[in-house]
Amino acid sequence: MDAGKSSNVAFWEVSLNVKGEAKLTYGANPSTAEVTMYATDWCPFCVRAEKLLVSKGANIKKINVDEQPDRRAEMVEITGRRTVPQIFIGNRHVGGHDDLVSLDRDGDLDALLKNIS
Ligand SMILES: N[C@@H](CCC(=O)N[C@@H](CS)C(=O)NCC(=O)O)C(=O)O
Repeated sequence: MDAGKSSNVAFWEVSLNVKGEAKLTYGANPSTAEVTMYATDWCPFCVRAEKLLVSKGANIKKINVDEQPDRRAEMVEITGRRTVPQIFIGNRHVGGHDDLVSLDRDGDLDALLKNIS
């Protein structure tokens, strides 16, 4: 297998719903790129973006900007945007929820997540 590229390994993912119930999801081709998402817990666009990324097998490092105001300032400085979510795939700023959905519609998201674009 080529280091840094995707494998065809299938995986089980455990997620918790709002009631704290565990849900197992079977997926394939998990993401290899590191995803960083500046977010808040209450933002519906963040929840939707996270769901899409999780459905792709992405590993998401979430930065809660409500709890860490300095990280919010950092987000604004490096992205030039004030809204959450702001999403990075690897070092690439892909934007917010709508940008993520557009990337997926254009068929570019999977490749970005697998570091093959
Ligand atoms: N079109 C944006 C919408 C994001 C958005 O409106 N986020 C809200 C929270 S759900 C926000 O950050 N509002 C604060 C503000 O507008 O300053 C996206 O797709 O990410």
